[in-house]
Amino acid sequence: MYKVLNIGLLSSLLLSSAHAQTQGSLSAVTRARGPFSVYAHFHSLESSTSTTDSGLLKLAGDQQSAPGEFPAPASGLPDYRLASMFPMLSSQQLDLVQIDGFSTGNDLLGIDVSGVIDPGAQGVWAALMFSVKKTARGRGGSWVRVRSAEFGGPGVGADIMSHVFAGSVGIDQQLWGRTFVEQAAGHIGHAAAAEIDAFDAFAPLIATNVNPPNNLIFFPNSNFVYLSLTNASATSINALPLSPAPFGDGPVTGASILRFEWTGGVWANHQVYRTPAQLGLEGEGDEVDAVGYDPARNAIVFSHMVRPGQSRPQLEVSFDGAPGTILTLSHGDGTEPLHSALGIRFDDDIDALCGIDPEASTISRYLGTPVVVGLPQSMSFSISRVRNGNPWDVAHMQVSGWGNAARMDSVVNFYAVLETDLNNSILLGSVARTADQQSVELTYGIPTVPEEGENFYVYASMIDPLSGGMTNSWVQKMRF
Ligand SMILES: [Ca+2]
Ligand SMILES: [Ca+2]
Ligand SMILES: [Ca+2]
Repeated sequence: MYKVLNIGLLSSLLLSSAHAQTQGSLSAVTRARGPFSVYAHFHSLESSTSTTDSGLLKLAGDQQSAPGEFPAPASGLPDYRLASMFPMLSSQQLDLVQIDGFSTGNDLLGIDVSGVIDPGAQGVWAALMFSVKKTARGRGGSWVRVRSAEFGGPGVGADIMSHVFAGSVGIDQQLWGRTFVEQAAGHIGHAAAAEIDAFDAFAPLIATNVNPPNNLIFFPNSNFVYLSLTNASATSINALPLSPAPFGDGPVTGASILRFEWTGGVWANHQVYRTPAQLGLEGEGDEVDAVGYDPARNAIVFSHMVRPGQSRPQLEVSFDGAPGTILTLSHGDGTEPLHSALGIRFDDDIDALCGIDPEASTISRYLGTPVVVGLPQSMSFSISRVRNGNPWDVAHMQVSGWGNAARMDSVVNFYAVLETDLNNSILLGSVARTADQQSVELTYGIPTVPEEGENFYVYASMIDPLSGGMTNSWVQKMRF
């Protein structure tokens, strides 16, 4: 039974603060950010085997400085620090770990039994977030090409892009089939020359999901990690005199996928979850460089590292229970290669991925879903709830780009309105925005312990200060 959430609670929300990003002149990427631009995430950088390859935490919102090491979790929750994930290694041996693919196993992509991403038939919406290697050139007219060219050479490796699949249900159809540069290197706090080589959008939320009795954030899979190592890392770890073998029977290779289970407050049951042979890869030479796991289909989604003589599609899926059965991940009618929709060339290398579908968990309390509710709107509004349980969570809201509106000095107003009471909106805050500002953000405190089950919309409206008229708006749906 739903308990009615009254406006009194909404109006008691606290802690509003706002700021605008000023990062020089508008670049092309400003126009290309999408509904996931504000997300926090786990990622790792390409590094040498003499440097600790700790996972990094990109916080919600645009970052002005480099991300720090992924921190300790809230009490009892999965710990994504290297020393916790690899308890069989000494602190010195941990330097041999070079993560090349990483997933918490919540990559809901609406995949059918043929390996086709078909969210319409599954009744869900689905998006893929991904990064490419810095050497990628992109197809003509693609954002990969634009971003690569902006630096006059390799400079796209630390960008996180997204693609919302056509046919998605429950999301604004204006997003169908579009690819965005959600978070360019500079938004994450990295130099353009950096290389993000592993990525997961959900680890920060899982590691901070306090008050689980309230089921505030529900993940279909919160007690596993799926990961791959570089070839050099796997070779080094195999050479260690470890007994018992660290990942069950047999050696680990760069083309293996490992799975660890969080049980009793420690990572255990370390195993090789897919061997190279099960992925159709060679144990020597091939390398799995991006990993996801779709719990709805019990399927591993993976990419291999491009190398001479290996001509495989960049995105493939391996179903559980059918070892050795590997299908090309595709979309649409199943004949169009996925890489063309993503704007990458056949020889461009995807080196990190994460599937996104908050709505599949039925309660989207932590990430908004862009929906159409009758207002004119464009496509550059992103919202994410950040847990801190202290006692307020914080909703991060970000408007970027200008949609259909001309750039102008303006004010962006942020509102919340209950689905059951659309005539009463609450002003959350106003942020001034000049014509040359890339984005504006508003943070807003909301109760950590929720009232039950009320949908609400958050919308941002751009106001012309001279006429007072609304020139553009953006809408997302969330839930208390
Ligand atoms: Ca990359
Ligand atoms: Ca990688
Ligand atoms: Ca790849």
